Amino acid sequence: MKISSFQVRCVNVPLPEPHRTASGVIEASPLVLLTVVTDEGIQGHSIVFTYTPAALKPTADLMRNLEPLVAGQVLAPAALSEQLNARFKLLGTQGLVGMALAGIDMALWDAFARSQGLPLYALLGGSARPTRCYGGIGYDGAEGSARAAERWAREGLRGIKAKIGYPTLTEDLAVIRAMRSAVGPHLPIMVDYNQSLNPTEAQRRLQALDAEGLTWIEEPVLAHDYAALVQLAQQARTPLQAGENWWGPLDFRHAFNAGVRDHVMPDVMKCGGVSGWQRVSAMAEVYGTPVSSHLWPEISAQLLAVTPTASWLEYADWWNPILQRPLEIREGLARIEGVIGTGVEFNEEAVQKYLA
Ligand code: SMN
Ligand code: MG
Repeated sequence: MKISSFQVRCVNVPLPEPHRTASGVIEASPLVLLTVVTDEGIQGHSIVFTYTPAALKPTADLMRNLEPLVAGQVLAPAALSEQLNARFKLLGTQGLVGMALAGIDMALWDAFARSQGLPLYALLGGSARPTRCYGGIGYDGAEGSARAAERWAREGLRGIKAKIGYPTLTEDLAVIRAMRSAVGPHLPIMVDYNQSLNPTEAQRRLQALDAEGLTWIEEPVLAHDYAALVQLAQQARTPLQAGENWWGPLDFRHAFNAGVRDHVMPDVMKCGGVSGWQRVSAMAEVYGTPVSSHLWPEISAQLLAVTPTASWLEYADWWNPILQRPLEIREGLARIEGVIGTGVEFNEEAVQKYLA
């Protein structure tokens, strides 16, 4: 089976309400939707999230420009991933290049799985192992965060994660305690600083948060300040989490070499798609480091099922409007039985409605 063509479309999916973080607000989801078509009519789909509309068209155009590099070739995702990464060694595969390459990788693996009539986890030799899910909460203050926490708990999610990094530590603690009182003493709570603290302030705040019984504290400092992250992890009792902003397996190598061990959370787009995730998963296994996902719930559920140290799936329903079959969650677990490919298939009516 050979690759024939790409269908590349841009949509802007509105969020029920803006998702605030300490490092910026996500008002809507600018997405590049890729469909790879093969000469036997099989299609593979993927989503690239560009964070800002300013990156939407450049990423889509870049993806279109890459079509000639794979059109006419046999549908062999692993081989094509190696070929494309080698092709961009001089330019580098971070940023928009990495995003476009990951989008192609995810769509090729989806097409390959669909060509075999299999879910991605089965194609990779795994079983339909469910992953526990937590719900994401924005930088919404004590009251807003507690309300969102209650909603996720009511929906049966097994954990909640709030964005913090308020102007004062007092406010951070108020948000954590408001959520704790809203969901009771047992539900796991994570917090996410979205890189907003300098190492000195991070040390001060992490020391104060240590008594809150948090499951992890995410990206307290700049994502690539591996040394600070490792030093903070050695001082804090609460495990630290990072990885959503690490580009490809190479950044994860830098992190593990620096001494990161508590948790990692590859973003399936930034880490290099399915091919990148497999490499990160193998590294994490040999270090015994738990792996959790960042956004992309459908494909991440498939990948976590074949990730030996799988820990948590981050659930966000942001892109459900443009999906045929959003991820199914039962009793707080991601259920992937009966899903084909990566589980990503577009609701064409909605795509037309949200075309950017
Ligand atoms: C996050 C960052 C950017 C967009 C969405 C979510 C956040 C997370 O860091 O971990 O979910
Ligand atoms: Mg995060």
